Amino acid sequence: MTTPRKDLRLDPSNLQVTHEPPADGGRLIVLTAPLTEAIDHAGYFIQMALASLPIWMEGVINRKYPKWREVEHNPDGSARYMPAGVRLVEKSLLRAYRSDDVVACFPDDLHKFVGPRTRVVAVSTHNPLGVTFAAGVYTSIFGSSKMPINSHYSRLLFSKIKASPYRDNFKVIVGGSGGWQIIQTNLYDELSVDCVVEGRSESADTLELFRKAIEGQELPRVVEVKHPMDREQILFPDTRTTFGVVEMTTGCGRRCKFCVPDLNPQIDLPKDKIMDAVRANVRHGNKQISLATEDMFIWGQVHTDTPFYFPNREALVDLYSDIVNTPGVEQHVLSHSTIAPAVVDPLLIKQLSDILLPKSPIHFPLLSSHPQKKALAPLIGLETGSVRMAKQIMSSKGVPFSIEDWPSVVLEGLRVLNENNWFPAMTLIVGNPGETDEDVMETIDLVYEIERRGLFAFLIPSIFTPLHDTRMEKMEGVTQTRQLTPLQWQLMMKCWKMNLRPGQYSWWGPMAWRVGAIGMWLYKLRRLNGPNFTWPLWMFSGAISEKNLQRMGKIYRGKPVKVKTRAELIASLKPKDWQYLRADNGDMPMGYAPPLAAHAASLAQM
Ligand code: B12
Ligand code: SF4
Repeated sequence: MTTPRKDLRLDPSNLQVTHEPPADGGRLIVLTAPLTEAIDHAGYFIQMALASLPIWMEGVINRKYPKWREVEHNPDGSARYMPAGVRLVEKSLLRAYRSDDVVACFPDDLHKFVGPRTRVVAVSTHNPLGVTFAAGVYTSIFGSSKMPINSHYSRLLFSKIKASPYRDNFKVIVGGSGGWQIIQTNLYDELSVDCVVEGRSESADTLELFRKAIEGQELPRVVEVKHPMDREQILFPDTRTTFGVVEMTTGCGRRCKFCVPDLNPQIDLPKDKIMDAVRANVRHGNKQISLATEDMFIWGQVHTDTPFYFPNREALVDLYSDIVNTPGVEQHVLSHSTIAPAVVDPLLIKQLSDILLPKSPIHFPLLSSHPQKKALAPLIGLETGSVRMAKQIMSSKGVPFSIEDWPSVVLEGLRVLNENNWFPAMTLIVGNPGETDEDVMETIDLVYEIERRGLFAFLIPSIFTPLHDTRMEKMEGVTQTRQLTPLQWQLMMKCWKMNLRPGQYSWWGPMAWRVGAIGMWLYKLRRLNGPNFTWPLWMFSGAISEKNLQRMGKIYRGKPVKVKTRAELIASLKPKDWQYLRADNGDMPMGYAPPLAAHAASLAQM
């Protein structure tokens, strides 16, 4: 064991050590997460911006949210809130360790808890190096691909841990959905990480790993731990989580080839436990809740007699009503969903809107028809408008509809969503392996069709990133922005241009992108991103009209997409699926006969 130097503390700015060791010798296990992943004010968008903007643009965030670094503490200095992942590691450990052995704290408070007694510092991280979809790409456009703001703060956290005078006494274990980034970049030594855990903290293997670390045994670089297969084995936070995140489902079921969360078993979690975690958040001072899921619409329909892609309307409405009506819940934000359920059951969308809009903190003044201009904005994957590409990478994305109808499902789903004041953020993947100009043109067609129909989604294009363990893990897409073709650039810039239509809600987008786009190009971006970037940027800036750019042969303006209506989409379903349709949505297929019980009930009402 090393003898700690005296008067030591980590000063956040220069990592100089300047303070006394903790009076109690520190906690046995200290849990933490990067500051940028732990803050829970200003809504989801601030964290997404922190993940996407390069560190040199931190001033944009500072100006908009001067207090974004201010966090709340419990009386003992521990964190009042932490990402749900940290809370579950804490909960998992408390099955085996005493509560005064384990603490969760913010990075700037590590010196209060890391002491001679500490044997494990465990870090939970979402995106430490910024190499996931949508995050890396924007920073790379601006020329500093390795350093999104979030990555800077993650590295700061690791530097603090590395500089600890007690570093030789404890092991550093990293987990969470971004742990793979450390494995893939092999930054163990630079970040001073002993072991990365892939999988959930509930696993008995995770506890075993902590036991070994506490005993001072050598740890393997990577440990894969099993995901619980049974909903009862999943733990829930009983303290406050960042943004009030409470898990609703794991897995998905649509089997997109590039997707990590889909590798987990499809589980919908028990309502009573979700509600307990919601109440625990409120008890600890949270006013907002968000149910974490890959697809909210599968909840209540997992392993039932009905396929999961026909949503369980009653169960969902019941769950969300109980959540937003829980005393103390003032705000509720949606996380992820898919779009086909909006086509399958538009009335479900309407009923959810009635329940959720009053508690939504999101406002779209120019788009929303809600009296207070409120809106809902789940994250939905659009990924590609090319049917050929969609068949290859996500053939079940639109079930029960055929992937051949993917553009129609997107447009029809978006229509239903927009009519009900849902304005989703939709991700697109640019540079999929094997993507041809024709594929990109089909996606551009779809984007123009969205515009032509007056529909709105906040479109987030990102460059294909092969993610660990997925079926596309070994594939290579575009690795540098210079490799993007003129059409791929155009797609990206068209999405951003549409997002920034005047008066819409993004505050940092206009500042970061539109103002001075050309000046920035002249100064720096032209060398960085290559000649293919030039005309798409002119299009984006609006300095030359799209019509003229097309006339000059510099851009492709998209051709109208022939789409199916909802009635046509429903008519395309296999007859065996008709039994799951809800007649109150209308558009029932020719020859449909209502199930006998429902028919009898409707006769009784006459
Ligand atoms: C809620 C959420 C958000 C929220 C809130 C995040 C927060 N800080 O709390 C918001 C909207 C802000 C967000 C933002 C982003 N997100 Co997000 N988000 C999610 C979501 C839906 C749930 C996360 C969650 O809390 N789950 C519940 C907890 C309990 O799960 P968990 O964190 O994985 O923890 C478990 C295990 O990982 C493990 N574990 C966790 N930590 C540790 C630590 C140790 C030591 C050990 C042993 C184990 C362990 O145990 C836990 C269970 O017991 C997930 C999808 C999903 N279903 O997980 C995406 C997801 C994590 N996000 C993702 C992405 C890409 C992002 C963004 C980069 C998007 C963007 N471009 O803006 C940003 C990054 C934000 C940042 N600060 O860097 C990806 C991550 C992909 C990856 N890393 O490979 C996911 C998987 C979505 C996806 N389908 O692609 N996100
Ligand atoms: S729909 Fe989304 S969560 Fe589901 S498999 Fe596809 S990408 Fe993954």
